[in-house]
Amino acid sequence: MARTRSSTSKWRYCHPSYYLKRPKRLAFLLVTFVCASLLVWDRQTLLREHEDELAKLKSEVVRLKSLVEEDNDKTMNGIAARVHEEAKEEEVDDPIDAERREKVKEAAIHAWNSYEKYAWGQDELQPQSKSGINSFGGLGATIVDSLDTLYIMGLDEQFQKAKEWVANSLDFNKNYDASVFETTIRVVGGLLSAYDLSGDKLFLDKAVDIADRLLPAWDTPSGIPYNFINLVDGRPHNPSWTGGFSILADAGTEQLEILNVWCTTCQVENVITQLNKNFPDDGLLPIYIDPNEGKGSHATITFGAMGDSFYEYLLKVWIHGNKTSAVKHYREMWEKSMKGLSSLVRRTTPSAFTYICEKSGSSLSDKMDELACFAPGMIALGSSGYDSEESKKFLTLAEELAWTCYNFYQTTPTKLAGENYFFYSGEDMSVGTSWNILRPETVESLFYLWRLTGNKTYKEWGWNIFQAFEKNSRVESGYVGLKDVNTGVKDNMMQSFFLAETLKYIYLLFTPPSVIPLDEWVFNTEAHPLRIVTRKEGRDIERILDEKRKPFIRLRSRKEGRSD
Ligand code: DMJ
Repeated sequence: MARTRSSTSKWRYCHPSYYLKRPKRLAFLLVTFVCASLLVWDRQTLLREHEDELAKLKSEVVRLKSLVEEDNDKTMNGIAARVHEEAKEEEVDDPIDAERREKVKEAAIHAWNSYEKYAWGQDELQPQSKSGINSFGGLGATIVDSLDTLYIMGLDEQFQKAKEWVANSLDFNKNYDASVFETTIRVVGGLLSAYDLSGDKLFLDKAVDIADRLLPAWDTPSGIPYNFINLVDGRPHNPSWTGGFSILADAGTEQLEILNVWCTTCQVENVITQLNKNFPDDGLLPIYIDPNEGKGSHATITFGAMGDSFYEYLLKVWIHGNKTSAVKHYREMWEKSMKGLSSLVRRTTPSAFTYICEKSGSSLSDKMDELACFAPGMIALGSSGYDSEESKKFLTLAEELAWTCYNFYQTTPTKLAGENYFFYSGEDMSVGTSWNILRPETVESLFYLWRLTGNKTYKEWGWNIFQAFEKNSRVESGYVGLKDVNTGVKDNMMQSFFLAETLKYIYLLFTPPSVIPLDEWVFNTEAHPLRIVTRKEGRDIERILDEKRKPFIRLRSRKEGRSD
């Protein structure tokens, strides 16, 4: 009974008569209902407004994203896009070239991804042990050395990530005795090239920072720099194994880069003035120079290790200064050196391969480093500065030497070149030191010869060398050198110049010549393209460089011409 009474009393609230009898409660209920409805309506309106707002924001994000992408396309893929535009206008972009370019790009992505995965921020990747190594003091050499390659290949994402690393993590304050030469050509050169290509001042600022740390190396009695310097305390020295001497290539291969950064007293130019004082008629200097007296020792003369890029920069500083009278002494010195080089040229038997000997005192040795295979490219590049007869003679020499260098590759079982070669009578060429560390010199020369002669054979040779790298050097985690080009036994190092130079030159073999045209750009010895600037006599170099530091100068195609 009690249960029946209680349920009846609950249901009475639902009966209208209950409220009709109690008007205050009815009023209260009505007011509560109206308030609740208003509250719900208000929340729903707010929600709708938020949804509208969100939809607007979403579409704004989409719009901004596409703007950013468009912008990136313009800046990052400017060159890649131009490859196609130019091809349409000037020459047909051969489908085989396009396919090969993609294959080289894929190789670069594989090298880069492996470095990113196993050695990010360290100088170089050791692919077999899947680890990194700081061969240059921990300056992220592979990142800095690769910036322009990524840019030229249109690898946008990779370039942005590298740039962020440069902005946030590249720290030069390292208590480390750095090689002035290696740091200049890889780090200063890499940053300057990234600046010249992208116009992003971040790269120039970083280049100035590291160049400032290197400058005390030039404070020697003769102006010939010491080869090593501590990046924190600025104390320079030469290694004991050189007997206190400075190495010729190390002392004479900073002008292109340092002149682009900073030149208060032009120490880097004084080196050349000093060497020019006693420059021999044949323009050949021994590989060791006394930093006190500024004179050569009695060491070997070579276009290979420790001599090579000194000769290269005599030509390239002249080109970089736009061949004006302010830089003509560089060209004069280079021409003397080419006389000297010609005096070292011999031919093998039985096949008459042309090679460049080394010289000690008055005796020649029949040995040539693969490093000296940059010479065919350099000679071809400089040949146009001679009268037509000389020009032809030098171009022919360049082509003959390139054939020899190509055969350094073709004559081994792996089709990769050894580090140096000996030429014994009746035996043509024999590998001496048999390693291959992914060096670029031969493909560099093939690149110049293709650009300067238009002969497609050089592209084929470059492609064959690329395939040999793919076959022997590609591993799951990057690219390695070979301990022995006869057996194919692999080493454990992906040198930073593989991405900086070797792959870049091979890639450029398959792009139209309007990509980094040689009348607007000059490559430093680490393959970093720097813009040519006209140098005028008596003009303060600081001012010239200030002009160059003006915001981004867009890359122009060859037919747009030069502005300076
Ligand atoms: C690079 O660092 C430069 O090309 C340098 O001039 C010589 N050696 C290596 C590549 O072999």
